[in-house]
Amino acid sequence: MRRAVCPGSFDPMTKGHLDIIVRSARLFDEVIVGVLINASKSAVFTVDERIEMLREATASTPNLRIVGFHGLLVDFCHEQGAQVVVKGLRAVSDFDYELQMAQMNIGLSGVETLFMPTNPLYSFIASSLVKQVCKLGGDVSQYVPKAVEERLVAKLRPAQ
Ligand code: COD
Repeated sequence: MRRAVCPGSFDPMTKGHLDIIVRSARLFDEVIVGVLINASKSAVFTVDERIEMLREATASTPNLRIVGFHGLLVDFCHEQGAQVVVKGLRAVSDFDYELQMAQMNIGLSGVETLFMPTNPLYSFIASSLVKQVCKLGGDVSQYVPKAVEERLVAKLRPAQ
């Protein structure tokens, strides 16, 4: 079985993430969405909340599993029996760091990375920007799935 991992913080997931996950699921028998459990990074959403939003937004894609992980991505890939990591590339600015990580990951354990070009509709979307816009009262409905928008507004604009 060909399995791939789509890893990320997903704090929160955006339509850009969703596009990469769904397109990956068309290419592999099974896709595991790996949600980074990172205690040192101050996340807006808990891991359980991030997993719940991913589950809701991907409910119509059957060959997906959403799993939290900590430690090295390559170890997670081995635990899950995945040979490949899929990453979205938004722009040249993503490339340097993504290439470094891909080369480190293949050096560490032979896990390959495939880069998927972002859908141009979503190439400027980043979780951090979406949080900033939402917090300052902007409409983020074009950038995140419905399941995320409602929770973002509740979290970042609790008075409304
Ligand atoms: N369109 C398309 N793809 C996108 C978009 C968008 N608008 N936004 C993000 N993406 C893709 C990118 O491929 C990105 O890598 C991925 O989604 C996840 O994005 P984020 O922002 O949710 O997650 P990051 O960048 O914080 O996650 C980084 C990892 C979890 C992949 C990384 O930190 C990691 O592998 N950590 C494990 C520790 C480890 O193994 N370290 C050694 C690495 S060599």
